[in-house]
Amino acid sequence: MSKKHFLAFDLGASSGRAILGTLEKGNLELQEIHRFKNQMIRIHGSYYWNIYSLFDELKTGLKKCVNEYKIQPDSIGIDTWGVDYSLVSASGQLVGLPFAYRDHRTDHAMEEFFGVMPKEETYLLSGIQFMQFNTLFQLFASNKESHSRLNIAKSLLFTPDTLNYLFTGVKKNEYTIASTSQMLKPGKAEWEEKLVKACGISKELLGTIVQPGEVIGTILAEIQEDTGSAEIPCIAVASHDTASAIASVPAEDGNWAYLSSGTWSLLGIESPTPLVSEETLRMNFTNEGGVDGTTRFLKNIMGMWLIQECKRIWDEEKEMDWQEIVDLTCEAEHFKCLINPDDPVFLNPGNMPKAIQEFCARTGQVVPQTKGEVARCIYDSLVLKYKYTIHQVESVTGNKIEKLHIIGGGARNEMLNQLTADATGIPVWAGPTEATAIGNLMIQAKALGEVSSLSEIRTIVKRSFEPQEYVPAANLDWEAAYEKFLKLT
Ligand code: LFR
Repeated sequence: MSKKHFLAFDLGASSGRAILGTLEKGNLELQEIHRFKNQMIRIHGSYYWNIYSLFDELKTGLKKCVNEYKIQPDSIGIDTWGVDYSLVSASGQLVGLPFAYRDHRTDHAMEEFFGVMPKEETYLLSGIQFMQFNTLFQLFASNKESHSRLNIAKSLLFTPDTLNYLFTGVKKNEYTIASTSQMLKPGKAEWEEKLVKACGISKELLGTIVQPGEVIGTILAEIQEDTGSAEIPCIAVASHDTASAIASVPAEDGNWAYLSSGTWSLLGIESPTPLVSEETLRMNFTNEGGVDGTTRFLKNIMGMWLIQECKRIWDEEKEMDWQEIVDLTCEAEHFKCLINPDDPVFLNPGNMPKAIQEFCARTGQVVPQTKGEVARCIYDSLVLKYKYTIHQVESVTGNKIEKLHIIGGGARNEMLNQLTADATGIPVWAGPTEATAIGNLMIQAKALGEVSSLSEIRTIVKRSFEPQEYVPAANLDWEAAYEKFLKLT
């Protein structure tokens, strides 16, 4: 195995990164080349992503890699959050800024959609959990506008597909990201025509689906000129960030679950086949497409968004760092009040601390007053939701979860890792924190023939980034808190 360099562009809802991965003798090393902020922009009441500025930041990342770090990567790969898309006109231009999934135009879209196709049928056809922002409902809502931009669109590209297109000029839909749309058949790289028709768009908008590890194309001559880079391939990685993260879980055999912890907490298992039944519909579990034919059977939990949004409001008064928030949390008493993290009021309330206080008042609980009390309420509630979700996974599969791998930025929070172990009673293995970028890099390595399988990827990840174990401690009455929590969900 020779020494190879891969450049991963990993975009989340709050930040983006260019990470250089060097793979040598079965060991992967990371260097962060470029980091930038990402945020929705509000224009006339709607929320969008500034795709052009994101593209520019990626080019800056590539330029820095070549000029400052003096490395010509062997390939690049791009992953982003799910569901959002851009439209491309017949002349090849993007049709406006893409909407951000927290935009309110889909607030009632699901219920209206069920008038066209019933909920149960939609689930059985797709195997995807219901979230109002799934591409299916976004398109349904857009199609109803009187001057919809869909009228002038010729192709639909998900966010990573769009950036791949801007880099290469090639339009492809990658499988893992396309699966977040709720328009694919469960476990298959095939558009479900009944769903496409029900949301009202033309099938012609949707393109060929490529698998993670396929080459999209080479980067355009103008980008080579602007960045100084060579004519390198752009790889379709597992371009949904969660799929990349799960590909890099440092797991061995046995019954393990993962918690990909970032803006969202994605908790579930890797399954060889989709698990679609009345029970999984009732529990609203998803079956998103994974690497090498696997299925990501998981559930979205509101995650760090809750605390990130509190911090954003608190920072207006005085900038805080994360350690300060953890310290204040540790001073506050446990279980005084709890929320259901996935109540729709928390999706995009504008003022999160206020939304949490209102939830507690509405449910007849103590209303948290201090920042520490609000944060304590969030963290306790989150780990109880993890416990709840693990029980659901166990009930569907009939297997006990023996290990929980926490990966992603949230795995840096040692207090939360320990709380998760305590509340669930399951040993937690934390890390790697850069799971998404690592998964992205390792699929590039696979595309270039440096590794051959998902299990080889995981062995390399485990060797390169040893996870840290948290043993459950029986220090608090989690069962009583869980009973209280269940009444809120
Ligand atoms: C995580 C994530 C989730 C997806 C949500 C919205 O970053 O990709 O998997 O459900 O964002 O796209």
